[in-house]
Amino acid sequence: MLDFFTIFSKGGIVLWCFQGAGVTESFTGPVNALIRSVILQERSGNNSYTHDALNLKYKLDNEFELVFVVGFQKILTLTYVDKFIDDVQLHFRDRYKNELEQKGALTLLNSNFAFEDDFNMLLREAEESSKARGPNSMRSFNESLKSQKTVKSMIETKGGDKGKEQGGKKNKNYTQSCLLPSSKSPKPPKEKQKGKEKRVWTLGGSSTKELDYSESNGNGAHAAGDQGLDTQVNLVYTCYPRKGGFGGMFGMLKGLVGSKSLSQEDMEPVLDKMRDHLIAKNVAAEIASQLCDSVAKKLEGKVMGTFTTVASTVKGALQDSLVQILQPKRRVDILRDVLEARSQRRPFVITFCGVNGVGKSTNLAKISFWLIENGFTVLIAACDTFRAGAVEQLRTHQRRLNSLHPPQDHGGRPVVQLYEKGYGKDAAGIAMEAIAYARNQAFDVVLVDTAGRMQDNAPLMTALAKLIAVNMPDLVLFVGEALVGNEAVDQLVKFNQALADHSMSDKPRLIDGIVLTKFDTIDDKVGAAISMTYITGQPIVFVGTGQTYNDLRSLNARAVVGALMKA
Ligand SMILES: Nc1nc2c(ncn2[C@@H]2O[C@H](COP(=O)(O)OP(=O)(O)O)[C@@H](O)[C@H]2O)c(=O)[nH]1
Ligand SMILES: [Mg+2]
Repeated sequence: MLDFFTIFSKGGIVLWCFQGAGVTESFTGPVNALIRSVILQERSGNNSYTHDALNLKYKLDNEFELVFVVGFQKILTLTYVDKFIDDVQLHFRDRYKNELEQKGALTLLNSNFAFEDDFNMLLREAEESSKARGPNSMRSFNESLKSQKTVKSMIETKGGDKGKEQGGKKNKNYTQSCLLPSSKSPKPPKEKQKGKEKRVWTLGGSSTKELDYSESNGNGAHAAGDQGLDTQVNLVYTCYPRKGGFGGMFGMLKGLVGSKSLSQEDMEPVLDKMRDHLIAKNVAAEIASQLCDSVAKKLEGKVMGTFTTVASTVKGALQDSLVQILQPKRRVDILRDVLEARSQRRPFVITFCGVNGVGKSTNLAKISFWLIENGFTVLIAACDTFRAGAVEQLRTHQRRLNSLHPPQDHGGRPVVQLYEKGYGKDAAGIAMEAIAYARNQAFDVVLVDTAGRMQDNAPLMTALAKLIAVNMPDLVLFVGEALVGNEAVDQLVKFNQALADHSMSDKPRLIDGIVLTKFDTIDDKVGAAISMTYITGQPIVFVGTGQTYNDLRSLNARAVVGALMKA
C-alpha cells in the first residue's frame, strides 16, 4: 500500500529506505520537492504534502535531526499512516540510539541501519490494526458509552471546570506527557479520579486491551465515536497534574537551565506570545499561526543547550524561519534577463497586477526609470482601459521620464514610449499589439499596466487571466500595499487561483514576484512582507518607499526580520 518510506538526516544523508512492491517510480523527485518547498521553506506546520499523484507525510525528529517520510498514492485513505510514522520513529530511535547520539556525518555514513525486519513488522501491525478496526459505522445511542453512564457521573462537580479547561488545552500534547513514568505523575484530584473510574469500569464485557488507552495513536487523532471521547478524557487525567508537580525552586531552575528536550507544552506560552506579536506587526493571523506551528514542529524534542531558555530558543528559531521565508528561493535578476531577451531580439515583458489604488502605475513608472538608468529602452502598454485618467497618468510619467533622459542623449530616440488605445478596449489585445510593436521597434522591455480589480470580481479576474495566458509575459508581478494585514492572503490566493483556473496550459503562469508598495507608511509593521512571500513562495522583487522615481528598493530580509522581532 505504501509507495515508499525513507529516513534521512537533516544534513541529507539517507539512512534507510523502503520501496513498496511493484513501485517502479523513483521517489527522489517527490522527496526533493518536499524538502525544497516545505522543509526548507519553513512550511512544516501540517506534516503532509502532495506531489502529483502522491501524498507525502513526514515527521521531524529534532533531537536526532532526522526526517521520516512516507509516500502513498493520493487516492488511498490510509488511516494508520500518522500512527505508523510515529511508531517507526520511536522504534528507529530506540534501536539506533547509540549511533544517532554520536551525530556527525561520518558516523551516520559508516553505520549500518538494517531496519527492514523491524519496519516490516511495524507495517504489518499497522495494516492489521487498521483492518481490524474496519469501516467506522455510526453506533446507535444504546451502543454508545454515553448511554451507559449514570446521570450522576455526568454532573460537573466542583473544580470540574478547571480540569476541563486545562484538559482542553493539553490534549494536543498528551503524547509527551503520557510518556512520563506513572510513578512520577502526581495523582489527579479526587473527584476527577472517580469520574474516570466510572467511565472506564462500566464498559461491560470489554477486554483489557480495549481499556488500555495508553496506546493512543500518537498524533492526537482518536478513534471514531465515543471511544475517542473517552480516550481524550482519560488522557487529560493523566496529564492534568503535571504543571503543579514541578513547582517551587527546582521548577524555576528547570525553566532557565537547558539540557532537557523541548515539548509542545513548554513552548506553547512563548509561541502564543510570538503569534500575537506577529499579528500586531501586521502578519496575517492565519500565517502567524502556521509559522508558530512550524516552529513548534521544528523544535519539539530538540535538546536545549545549557543556559538557554525556552523563550530564547523559540525566538531564535522563529527568527531563522522568518529570514528563510524572505530569502528568495528563486533568483529574480531582471537586468540579466532583459539582456538575455535582447540577445534573442525580443522584448522582455512584465505585467503588473493587483487591486485598485495599490500603486501599480506609480511603481511601473519607477521601474521604468530604473531600467532607463540601466541603459534600456521601455515601452509602457496602457492596458488599464477602465479607470478614468489612467492613460493620462502614464502619459505624464512618459513625458517626465523622457525629460530626465532626453532623446538627444540617446541617439535621438525617446527612451520611453507609451502604447495606448484609449479606454474601453480589450486589454489583452492592446498588450499583444504593444508587444508586437516593441519587437518591431526594438524596445528592450514592455511594461504592461493593468486595471485594478478586486480579487472577488470574477469577470475582471477572468480578463486578467486571459491577458496573461494570451501574452505569456516573462514576469507577472503582483503589486500589493505593505499596509494590508489579513487581506493580503485573500488577494494573493485568489489572484493565483484565477490565473490557474483560466490558464490554457498545463503549467499555468502564476504570480512570479511581488512589488510591495507604500513601505514608507507602515513604520515597523512590516508583516505584509511575510504574509505575501509565505503564501506565494515568491520573492519580493521591489519595494516602493515613496512617490518619487528614486523611491524603489530591494528587500533586506534581515532588516525586515529585525523590525518584526523588535518589541
Ligand atoms: N507613500 C507612498 N505612496 C505610493 C507608493 N506607491 C504609490 N503610491 C501612491 O498611491 C496612490 C495610487 O497609486 P497608483 O499608481 O495610481 O495606483 P494603481 O491604481 O494601483 O495604479 C498614488 O497617490 C501614489 O502616489 C509608495 O511606495 N509610497
Ligand atoms: Mg493605475
